Amino acid sequence: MEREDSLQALGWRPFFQAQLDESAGALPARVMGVQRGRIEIAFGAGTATIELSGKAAAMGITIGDWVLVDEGTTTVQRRLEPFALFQRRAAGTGAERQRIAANVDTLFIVTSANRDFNEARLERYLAIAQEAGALPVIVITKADTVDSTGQYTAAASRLAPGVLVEALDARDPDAVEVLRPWCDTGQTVALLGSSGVGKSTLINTLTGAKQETFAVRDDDQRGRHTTTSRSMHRLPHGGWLIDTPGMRELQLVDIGEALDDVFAEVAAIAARCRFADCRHESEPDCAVLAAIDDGLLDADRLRRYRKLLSEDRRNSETLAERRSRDKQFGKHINSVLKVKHKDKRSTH
Ligand SMILES: Nc1nc2c(ncn2[C@@H]2O[C@H](COP(=O)(O)OP(=O)(O)O)[C@@H](O)[C@H]2O)c(=O)[nH]1
Ligand SMILES: [Mg+2]
Repeated sequence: MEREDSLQALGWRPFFQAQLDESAGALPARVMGVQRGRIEIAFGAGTATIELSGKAAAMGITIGDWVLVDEGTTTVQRRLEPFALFQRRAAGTGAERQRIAANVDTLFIVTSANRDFNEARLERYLAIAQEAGALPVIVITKADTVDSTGQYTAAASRLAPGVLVEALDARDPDAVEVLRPWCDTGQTVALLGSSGVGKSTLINTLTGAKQETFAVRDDDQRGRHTTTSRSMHRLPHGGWLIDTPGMRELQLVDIGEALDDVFAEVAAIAARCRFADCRHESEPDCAVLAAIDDGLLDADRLRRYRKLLSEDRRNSETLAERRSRDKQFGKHINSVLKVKHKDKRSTH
C-alpha cells in the first residue's frame, strides 16, 4: 500500500468497534490480500504480511475481513464478525462453506443491454446479494450499443422494486461517475456478472484506467500460473474494490429466506393459500394460481421462483442427505422395475 489509511478509510465502523473487548495490545486490521497461508493486512499505521498458522489458519480469514492482531503484528488473535459475507459451498463436501469475500457494502450486479440480459440470472444474483447482506445495484453495460436502454432498465426495476438500476457505457469514465456514491471513502464494492458483460472494463474505468491487470493472471510471460498478492484495489474516491476469482463461482447457498425477499410479492400472495405447504400447482384455494389467473402475478416469475427454490434445496442439502435421497430414488426405481417386470410376466 502506497499510502497510510485511517481505520475509517479502510472501512472501520461502529459495527466492528462494538466487537472489541479489553484485549490489551490488539490492533484492528483489514485483510487486503490473501495468498496461500499468508495475509496482507492494513491497519491505521501501516501494512504487514502475516503467515497464518495454527489457530489463525483455521479462522477461514478472507479478503475484506477485519481481524485483531497483536501489537507486533505477527499473529492474528481474532477475526471479527463481518456485516456482510459472500460464501460458497466447498467442493465435494457436506454443508461446509468457504468464505469468499467479507464486508462488501455494495454488490454491482453487472449485465449488458443485449442477449446477456436475463431476468432469472438477475434474480439469482439479487438473492446472492441479499443472502450476503450487501446492497445490490444493477449495472447494465453497453448502453451505447442500443437506441434506448428503457426496456432493460424497466425490466430490471420490475424485478427488484427499490433496487437502483444504472445503464451506462462501461468504457466511459463520465458515464461510470453515476456509480461514485458507492465508491467513496471507506466503502467496499464487488462485482458479479457473467463473462463478457464488461466487468473488467468497468473495473478499469472505476479504478482509473492506468491499471495493470489485477487479481489472477492465468499465465505470465513464462507460462507459469501467477497470482498477484492483492485482491483489494483502491478506487480514486477512497473506496475499495474486491476482485477475487471466487466471486465468479458463487452459487445459491442456503438462500431460502433471501429468495422470499427477492420474490416478496409471491411470498405475500402465497401466505393467503389455504394450505401452508401449498406448492401452487393444483391445490384448492391456491392464492398464487388465482393471482396468475387474475393477471396480478406473472406466471414466468412464479416458474423462476420455483426453480430457484428447488435449486437452493438441492445446493443446501448435505452429502449425507443427497446420498439418502439417491438411495431412496434407487429403491423407487427398483420397485418400479419390479412392478413392470411382474406386469410383463402376467400378460404372457
Ligand atoms: N460498446 C461497449 N463495449 C463494452 C462495454 N463494456 C464492455 N465492453 C466490451 O465488451 C467486451 C467484454 O468486456 P470485458 O470487460 O472483458 O467483460 P468481462 O468478461 O465481464 O470482464 C470487451 O470487448 C469490452 O470492450 C460497454 O459499455 N460498451
Ligand atoms: Mg473480465
